[in-house]
Amino acid sequence: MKRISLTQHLIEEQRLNNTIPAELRLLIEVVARACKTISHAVGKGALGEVMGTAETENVQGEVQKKLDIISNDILLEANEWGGHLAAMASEEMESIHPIPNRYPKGEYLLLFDPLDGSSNIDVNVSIGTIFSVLKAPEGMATPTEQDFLQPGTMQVAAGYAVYGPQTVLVLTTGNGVQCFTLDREMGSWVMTQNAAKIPAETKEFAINTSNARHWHAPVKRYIDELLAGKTGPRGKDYNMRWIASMVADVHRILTRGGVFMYPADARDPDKPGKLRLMYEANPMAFIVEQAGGIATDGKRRILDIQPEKLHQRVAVFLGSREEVERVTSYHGDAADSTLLSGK
Ligand code: AHM
Ligand code: MG
Repeated sequence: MKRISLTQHLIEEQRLNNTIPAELRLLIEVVARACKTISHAVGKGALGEVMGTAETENVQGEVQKKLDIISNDILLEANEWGGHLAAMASEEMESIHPIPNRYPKGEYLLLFDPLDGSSNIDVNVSIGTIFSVLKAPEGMATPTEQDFLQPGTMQVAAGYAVYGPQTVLVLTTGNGVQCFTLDREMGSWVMTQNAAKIPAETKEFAINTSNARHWHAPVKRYIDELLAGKTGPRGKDYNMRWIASMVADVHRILTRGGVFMYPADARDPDKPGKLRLMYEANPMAFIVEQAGGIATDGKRRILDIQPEKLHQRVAVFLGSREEVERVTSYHGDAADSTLLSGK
């Protein structure tokens, strides 16, 4: 089998489609290199002093794990000096991180969730890194949070790395979805799938059912119908999977189809769902759409949402077209649709 490296793919993609100028290629390669370093730290486990909590809280009020902070630092340090970025933003940092004055600045903005699925670190279950790349607005002098508040349609690249039995980097630059497996001996990313496609139909769903009592009517209705199986309105039996790492759940869906949901619920009207729009939902929605799936917040296409703040949360329904369309249509039918729109 001819091995195509990440670098070769990026160069050929630029030659063919003119979508990856040199600076963006550098950015993607630097992020990929940082993911390699994170993968190495993850793999050390208890031998590497990377487990457990750091006894600090992030801006979302969540207790940070040591690996959250280590991964954040790895991404910051790797991306500061190359001259390809104007600023970064992360789940683990309250405000944006402009490139320090001692380094040249580029025209891109990078957002990331450095270590997604943190609750799985200590139990040796798959976790990942999610990233999204935007272009800085024309004429931007000193970057501000406002410069990041662009809808997901403006992303020029997005991806994730999943740290599981294999480490896999999944990437889109708007021309399909490519997967690269980390060759651990060689230290290189090798393309193992070109043009990943999510089947339109599925018999598998992912949702944290322990929240069922808080769900709004459309989600209850949709899940009840799935659970009713062959003799219910859907006429088939469904299977359920919930890894509690969005990266790993999305990777399964990219591989064999499925629908992933983290809805808004009745607990806290100021918290529309758990996941964050700018560095979780947007990059995943870009990837899912590029693989033929869809992604909504129950009412709207996720990529069309105009962000209002950096750490904004959003309800997420993504994956196989047929299922996401159905659960989204149920929201349209709901009497009180405002509950589900993320407002
Ligand atoms: P994190 O970024 O702090 O790790 O939180 C996001 C994670 C997602 O990866 C996952 O889908 C979800 O939280 C799991 O939530 P729950 O704790 O309800 O299972
Ligand atoms: Mg996360």
